[in-house]
Amino acid sequence: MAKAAEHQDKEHQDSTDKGLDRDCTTLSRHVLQQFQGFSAQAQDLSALMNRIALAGKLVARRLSRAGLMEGVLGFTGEVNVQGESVKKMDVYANDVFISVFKQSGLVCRLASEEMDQPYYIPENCPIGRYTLLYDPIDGSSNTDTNLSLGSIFAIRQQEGEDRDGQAKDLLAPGTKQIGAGYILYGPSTMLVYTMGKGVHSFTLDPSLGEFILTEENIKIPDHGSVYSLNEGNFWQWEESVREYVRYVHRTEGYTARYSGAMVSDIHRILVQGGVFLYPGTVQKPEGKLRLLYESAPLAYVIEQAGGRATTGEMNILDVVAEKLHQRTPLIIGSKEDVAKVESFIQNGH
Ligand code: AHM
Ligand code: MG
Repeated sequence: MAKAAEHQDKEHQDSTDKGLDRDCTTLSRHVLQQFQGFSAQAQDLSALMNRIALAGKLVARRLSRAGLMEGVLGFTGEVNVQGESVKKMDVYANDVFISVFKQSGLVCRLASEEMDQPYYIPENCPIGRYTLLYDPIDGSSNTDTNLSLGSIFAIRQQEGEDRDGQAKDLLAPGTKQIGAGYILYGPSTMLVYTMGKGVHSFTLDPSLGEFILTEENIKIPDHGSVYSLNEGNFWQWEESVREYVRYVHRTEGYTARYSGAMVSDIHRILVQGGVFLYPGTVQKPEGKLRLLYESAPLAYVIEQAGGRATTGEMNILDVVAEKLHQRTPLIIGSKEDVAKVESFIQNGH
């Protein structure tokens, strides 16, 4: 009897320890663990991720109360460098990412979808050799209807002196990314990141105000049933993409999912498999998505999880940007599903 009670006690203690361990596996601790030591770089990247997490919490907080506050939803009346109408949430989220890095000594430059030129934080530049590239709100069209949204980020090291303030060193392939990931504002807020050592997901625990580890070393299935693209653009695609979509339509085992926010669509694909596409169109021959702060960071995440990302002609991570806001066609997801799309683009079947 005493033995049984002892056993029960131990089981209870073990499960308490496990629960506590899980609650204490915060994002910043996890980043440190990735580098197995407390090197200066590990400390910097951990602090940097902590700031990105703070940005995510601020954006999530505003989104969760958007319908209750004045001046959060709707358009500003401005048009951004991409020629797209700017929403108030785009501006807020863009400013949040700048604010969290002020006085941080971490990030000298930020470049985003919402800013024509990179933004410099001069007080950080003497020591902060990192650049943050980001899309503050991915899926802006979902903002006013309380649907899923995202933020996308990539961390790069500043190379050279950047004397003319043009940030030309950013015009380099995605293989130069040190880290990348996204925040998904859904029923819960999640942060998914890679530092080149696998892909890990975290969920925001609102009672703690911390991102707590959800899953480590996520692996994308080699094949999935989901295909995700805006079929309203059918008339605008190259014939090879249309042929692929016709193939999917007449083949058993495919299902369409497209939310209007690719962070959300690609997160589903990361977990369940499948393929997301945003090919070139008549109106936008290079597609809609931007290489440096949308396609390349997501490509890094998906490749680290064992998937692939391509323009249809070459791997996204090998594409060298010619300008900051360059667009690129994107086909991303499970290995076999990406290969299937490629075979239509390259061989017509
Ligand atoms: P955004 O960052 O301006 O919101 O644009 C990116 C978004 C993606 O999340 C989404 O997949 C795509 O644009 C939707 O575009 P479309 O309405 O053309 O299908
Ligand atoms: Mg975007």
